[in-house]
Amino acid sequence: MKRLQFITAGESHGPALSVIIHGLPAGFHVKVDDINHQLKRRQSGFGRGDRMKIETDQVEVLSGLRNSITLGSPLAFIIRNRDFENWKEIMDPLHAKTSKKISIPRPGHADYAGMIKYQTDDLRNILERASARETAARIIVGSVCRQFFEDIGISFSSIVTQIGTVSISENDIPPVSSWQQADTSPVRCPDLFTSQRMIDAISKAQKEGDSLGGIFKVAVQHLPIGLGSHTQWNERLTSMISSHILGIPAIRGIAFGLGFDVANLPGSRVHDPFTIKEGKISRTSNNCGGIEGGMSNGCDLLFSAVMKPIPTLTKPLSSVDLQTGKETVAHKERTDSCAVPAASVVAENVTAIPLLDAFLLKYGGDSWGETLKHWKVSL
Ligand code: EPS
Repeated sequence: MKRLQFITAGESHGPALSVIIHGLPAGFHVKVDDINHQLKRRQSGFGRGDRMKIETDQVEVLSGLRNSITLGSPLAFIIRNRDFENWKEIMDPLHAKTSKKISIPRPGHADYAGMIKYQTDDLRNILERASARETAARIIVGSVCRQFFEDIGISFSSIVTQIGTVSISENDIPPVSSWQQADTSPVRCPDLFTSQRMIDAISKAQKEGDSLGGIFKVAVQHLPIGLGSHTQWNERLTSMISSHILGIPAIRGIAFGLGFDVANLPGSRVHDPFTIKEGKISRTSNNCGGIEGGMSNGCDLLFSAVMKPIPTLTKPLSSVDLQTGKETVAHKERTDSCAVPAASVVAENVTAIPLLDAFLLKYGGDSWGETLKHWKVSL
């Protein structure tokens, strides 16, 4: 992040989530309804826990806008946690009851390393901030950044391609232009038959006290050529995007274009040949996923990411009580059994953050009008 800055705050069961975004150009109309729409998409998906029945995430704007138009000053937003009412006694920032401690870490969660690192005997002090609820605040940032792009015809979409061992076959994946139809599937998979098998797999895991991970794909269409740069490692678009995607809890990997399959093929079948189509330079394939040398190359940006199963299990794994030093089973509490559909919505939105950062670095401008003038000259 070079020009844009943001920071989120908020515990999962605290009073609110909040975020401050700085570096956006002035003069852009932010649609709060669109932010709320993205927040709603994040809350949906088969496999979510009962928390989603309590919350209806809605953003409140505190600063940075006047009559919905950006001022060039920092934007500040909050989302109130409705569930705080039920957690006041335990989570009140000033007067909380802290006598009831949780001391049995869940394998795979931030619990154990967090307790050691922050020297606490109560893993609630770790899990509250490690919770994926924080991604609601990042949806706000992503959704605002995405609106700048949608204003100029650049579109974002995502689909879920695998949950547990159930995956959509490559042949059944529709063209990117129709990925938005995935929103009609409870698991965000564009194939009806595979969707149902994914739902069945999640139901089975739920019944068995287990959880499932999976894989999703994100696409961005109509990006200009030259976002990112080969000249510095942290200006490569691959590196800029990856840090945002790997920053989503439980995401273990990201792969652009053909991904790990590039290892199986010779260069002649990996790289995307140039050709002339309707008088313009074009490609016969897009195996690189729209990025070469760390720069957008005019093809669709395409990547996949893998999410591990959620570590809170209703049939818990073995653990050790750090209070007594005795072997027992891990802490359990209300949780999702599969959050891959939600993670795909988060990824789709946060991808807009490094892209807008790269766009503003390339085209500059203190006002959106000025940025657009520079962009249009380059077309
Ligand atoms: C989440 C809110 C959480 C969980 C989930 C994501 O709510 P609660 O902990 O009150 O049930 O549903 O968090 C996790 C999966 C996790 O590991 O913490 C949300 O808003 O996304």
